[in-house]
Amino acid sequence: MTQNSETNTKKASGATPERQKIFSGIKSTGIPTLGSFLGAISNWEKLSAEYDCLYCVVDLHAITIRQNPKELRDYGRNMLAWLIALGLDPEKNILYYQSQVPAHAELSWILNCYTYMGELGRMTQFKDKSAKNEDNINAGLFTYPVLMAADILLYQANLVPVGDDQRQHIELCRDVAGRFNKIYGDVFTMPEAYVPPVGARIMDLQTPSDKMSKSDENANGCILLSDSPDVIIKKFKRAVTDSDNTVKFAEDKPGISNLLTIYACMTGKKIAHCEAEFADAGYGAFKQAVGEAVAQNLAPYQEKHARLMADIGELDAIAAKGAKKAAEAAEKTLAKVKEAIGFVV
Ligand code: AQP
Repeated sequence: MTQNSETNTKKASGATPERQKIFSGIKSTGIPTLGSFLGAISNWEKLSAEYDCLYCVVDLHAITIRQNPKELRDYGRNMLAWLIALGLDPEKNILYYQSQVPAHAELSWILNCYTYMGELGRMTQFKDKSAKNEDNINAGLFTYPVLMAADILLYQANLVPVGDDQRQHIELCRDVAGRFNKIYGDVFTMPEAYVPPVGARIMDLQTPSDKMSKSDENANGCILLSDSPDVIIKKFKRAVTDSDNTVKFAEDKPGISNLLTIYACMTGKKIAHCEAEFADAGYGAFKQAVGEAVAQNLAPYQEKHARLMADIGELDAIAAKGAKKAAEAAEKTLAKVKEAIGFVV
């Protein structure tokens, strides 16, 4: 992690330094996976003590793929409950739904006018999602990264903790912010990506060349945070590996390397330590151990999630309170942007 902006946010010498800001989001397109937990949410929780954090269920991003209305609402509430269950205290972090803060869509439109078609056409996620949704390559899918830039820049975020797949979008956000600032002066804080050293790209258990995704077609490739211990262990037992039966992290062993990464994240051990632990074990015993570690780790979060989902009224109230606080912060940036552009304010 680079911390170049630490000095930017310090007030004049002698004054207490301002806390830096974090923004990150997650789509309400399904039940979160072990991938989004290890690549993003677990770091959100770790960073939330040191920073002022906004974590958002990005439901506007979710509709770039066609969603069933009832499911979208359920997934949204479920996602909010997961964020809280996984350790994000709503008293210490601003948690909300993107669609409840109109400034996201408003700034997104403005930033569309400062983003080039060529830049958006180069985005890997756009190419991947277009290939998977040939019958619905909509304009929102194309401008998805602009909305993401608006999410981040609205809150003058210094740091954006994301999985590896989002690096390219953060780079684009920085390019757009830099372009805007060059024209109008220092309107936006330049954000940086925080991508964890281990767990930034958890791969599909059946196709280890692909990222684990919640909208995965093959359910066996993906560990959902709601999966029961039996299902988790079964999925790990079926995980695709290779034929040489050596538990070693290597480029030509994507399946085993992925399982080692997951085991290391779950146990807090170094990869080398995990390799040594299973040096004399076969793949069967190793896969069983990874499955058990994941199931054990997730159990307390699953219990907390079930308790939170039993009170939808309380969840909606948490989101409404979060949206109010987020909107106040967002409006300040939006006013600055409108003034800079020359709108009558
Ligand atoms: N497999 C993964 N490994 C590491 N990090 C991951 N993230 C997602 N999958 C992995 C990170 O989780 C955060 C939230 O992601 P998202 O749900 O908003 O979008 P996504 O990356 O498109 O996730 P999915 O599961 O693949 O969703 P669908 O299937 O709906 O497209 C991000 O920081 C992401 O990097």
